[in-house]
Amino acid sequence: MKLLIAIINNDDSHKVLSEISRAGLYATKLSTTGGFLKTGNFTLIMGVEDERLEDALDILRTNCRKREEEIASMPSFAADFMSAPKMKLTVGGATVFVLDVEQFYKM
Ligand code: 2BA
Repeated sequence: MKLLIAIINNDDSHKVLSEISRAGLYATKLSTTGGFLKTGNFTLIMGVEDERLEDALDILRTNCRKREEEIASMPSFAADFMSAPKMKLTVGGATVFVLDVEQFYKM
């Protein structure tokens, strides 16, 4: 069994969770915050049988979009006083960690 930890954009979470349920997979959704942009995102925890790992990854690949975000290239307090140059970042689709699960119980 594998444990997937997937960080995804808020806007993709509804579609991703629907597809996970439709595929008969399980997920827990946590509300999280990106350390860099300090905006909300979602982290999914999924326990997945080895033979379903590709199914789970396909759902993330298909339903999580890469998007461009513009941020001020200087701190927000300074940006209030002058038109700060903007910087473009490519964010997402999904940042995924796959770990081996040693033991798994539902008691
Ligand atoms: P954030 O930390 O808010 O990062 C948002 C985006 O800002 C990142 O998109 C990346 O384009 C940029 N970024 C982040 N840290 C950077 C840095 N040190 N230097 C330059 N640019 C940086 P993604 O890479 O798609 O990440 C989306 C979200 O996934 C992140 O939100 C964070 O919550 C999570 N994440 C990504 N990589 C991670 C990692 N190695 N460990 C833990 N969480 C990670």
